[in-house]
Amino acid sequence: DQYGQKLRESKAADQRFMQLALALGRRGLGRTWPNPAVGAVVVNDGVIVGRGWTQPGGRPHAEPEALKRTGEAARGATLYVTLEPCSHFGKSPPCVDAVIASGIARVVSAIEDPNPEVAGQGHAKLRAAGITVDVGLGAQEAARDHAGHFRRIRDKRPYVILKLAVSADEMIGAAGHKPVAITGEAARTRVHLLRAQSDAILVGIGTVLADDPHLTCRLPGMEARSPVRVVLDRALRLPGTSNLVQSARQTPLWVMTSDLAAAPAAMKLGAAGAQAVRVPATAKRPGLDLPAVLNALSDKGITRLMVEGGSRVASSFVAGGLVDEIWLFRGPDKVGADGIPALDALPLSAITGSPAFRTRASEPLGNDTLTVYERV
Ligand code: AOF
Ligand code: ZN
Repeated sequence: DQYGQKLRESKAADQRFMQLALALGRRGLGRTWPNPAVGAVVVNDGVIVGRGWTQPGGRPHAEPEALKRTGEAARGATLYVTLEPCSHFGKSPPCVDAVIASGIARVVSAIEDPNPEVAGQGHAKLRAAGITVDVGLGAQEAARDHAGHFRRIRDKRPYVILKLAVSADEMIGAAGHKPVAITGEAARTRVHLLRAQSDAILVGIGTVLADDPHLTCRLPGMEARSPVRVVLDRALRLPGTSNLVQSARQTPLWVMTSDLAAAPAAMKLGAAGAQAVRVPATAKRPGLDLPAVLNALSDKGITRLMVEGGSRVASSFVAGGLVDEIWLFRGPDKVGADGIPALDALPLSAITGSPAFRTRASEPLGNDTLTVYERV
């Protein structure tokens, strides 16, 4: 009947506007830390009258950005937002106050904010002001987009994305770190996009000494979206002449080191524009205590961390149960039995055959394939 038809149409419209809000929010991924990347859309009588997303550095929040553009058209309108509007006085006044003052009649919110300062009070305050609040549309996608914020708030560590590029024989490099092409151009572009959407990117000192990487996003026009570079370097062996240190004034470089590392080496890094961050060393292992590293990064505001190697670091993260998501790129060629195995002493099946991970998606990329795994 006519009524049912209208209802279906409005449900489809809600879905469409929430998808748009989600897409807008994703624009901020990698740039809004320590805050989540939220998107907001204002719709009046079926017409989009305002759009906004969390700005770089996390402020302004998405809702005031959208409402600022909406003006008077917010009266009686619907606000679609990908996270519960905040209700606390933080670095800015509560977004719910701005929403209430604007005259918005209905709020469609994807998911509750687990931040204890908000945690349902945002929705409650809107309802108390007479606004209709519908929660849960797009919740699954929003939970994925805000996974970094949720991990940081709930577990005091970042959401960890491990990137692996392996040959047909499951190696990540050739013997003696000889340069070898494992994956092609399309995969490389994806990796750089993933870098842009990460707050920070982490490697071990072994990788730096072997490859002297830049770890920046080098997609045309996206250079400014490079993440913070993080190096695990217990004994501060990072050379001042490395590409990382040389570019530390353009793109932040944090060196995670032991609380026992020499002070002069740390000061030298500081003078070059980098930052030494001290965390406890472990007695047993040669490396740093990874949970302590993650905790320190979370304290500094990092919500989405990409781990890029090498094999020892990857293996330690997997063995420690610290990986939330894996981007596994598989190339078509073999490297040979003397290559560097992807996960050091662990077989790759520690991921691909593990009940701890399920396949989220798989797609061909040129001659390679990308499979994304996520924690069950
Ligand atoms: C929103 N919209 O766009 C974002 C929100 O320190 P503040 O004042 O910037 O507040 C940070 C908290 O606000 C953050 O931890 C998260 O709970 C929420 N982020 N909320 O309504 C936004 N980015
Ligand atoms: Zn807010």
